[in-house]
Amino acid sequence: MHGLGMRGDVTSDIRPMIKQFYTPAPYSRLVQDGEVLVVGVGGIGCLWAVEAHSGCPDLAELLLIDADESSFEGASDANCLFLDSGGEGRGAAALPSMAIHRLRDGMESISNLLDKAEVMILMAGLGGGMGSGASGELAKMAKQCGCLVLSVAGLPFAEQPLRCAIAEEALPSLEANSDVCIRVSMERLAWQSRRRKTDWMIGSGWIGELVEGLVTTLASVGRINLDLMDMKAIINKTGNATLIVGTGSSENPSSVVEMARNSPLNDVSIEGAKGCMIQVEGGPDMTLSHLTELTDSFVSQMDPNCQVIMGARVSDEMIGKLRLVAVVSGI
Ligand SMILES: Nc1nc2c(ncn2[C@@H]2O[C@H](COP(=O)(O)OP(=O)(O)OP(=O)(O)O)[C@@H](O)[C@H]2O)c(=O)[nH]1
Ligand SMILES: [Mg+2]
Repeated sequence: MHGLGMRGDVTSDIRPMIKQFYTPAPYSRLVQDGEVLVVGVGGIGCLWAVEAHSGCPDLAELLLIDADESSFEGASDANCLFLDSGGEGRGAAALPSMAIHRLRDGMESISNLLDKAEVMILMAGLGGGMGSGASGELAKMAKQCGCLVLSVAGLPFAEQPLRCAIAEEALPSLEANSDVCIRVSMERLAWQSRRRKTDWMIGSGWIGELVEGLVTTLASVGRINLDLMDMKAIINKTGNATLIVGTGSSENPSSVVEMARNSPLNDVSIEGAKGCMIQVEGGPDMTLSHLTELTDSFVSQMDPNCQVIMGARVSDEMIGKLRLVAVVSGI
């Protein structure tokens, strides 16, 4: 039996869950402005962030950082930090060190956003200048402001050796300054998106779902600090941590778990994990047995004493569907 721990056993955990279940919460008023900050750095990072933020515009603030103005096109509700000292507007020319300096110079104009933020979800494709240089530096600044930093790092295609080398050099700083950093192989993303008939450049749908799930998890309890403490307790377990997302039909909950396990965002095995925070989303047709089947099956490979915190959310647009989003730690 897996201890659905931290808040007691299975039965005591189900009670708050049911309550949440039937209370349609006006989420936008529960999360305070700017507590969750979704950030894109560099061309690919900005594409991912805009896509991710479009799923939860009322729950998170959006910040885009690039030296290429075209990254801000079409994102009307974004805070944009344009780092173009040379006036060319064409990026940081694959020079990470230049990007770091420009970010430091532009820091003042985003410091109020960082001060307000409790959680930063940071996205960057590594291998170019801006994403590789500025993402680690930004994560560091956010941590200094007391922010919990969750980052998504896109790794270049194998046939781009120079870009791979730049990415490899940039990754340690981003990892060291993030509470959780997940690496996403762009190759896997591209491969998966062909199957999903989506565009890898905008994260092929995976990244948007993950971020939307995380943000709604944080918003669903309504008191973000409480949830943040839970999240910090889970994340601070020794070992690796990762973020996982899976979606599917409510007729087949096990397929959702299957998909979550095979998510291209999931680069480590979650076997034997010690901590897990799960958010399940479904439509008004979602039942308690859906939830139990999904979560039992998901935690079945984890450590028998794994601490599990779960939450559920119902929304009309999820009718007939189920989505599982999880932070897994102690791997
Ligand atoms: N195959 C392919 N890969 C791409 C493409 N665009 C971006 N990438 C990959 O994504 C990584 C990051 O790209 P960007 O986000 O555009 O880079 P950036 O941070 O804006 O870098 P600079 O423009 O140099 O400042 C690259 O290293 C490539 O591996 C593309 O059109 N085709
Ligand atoms: Mg660029």
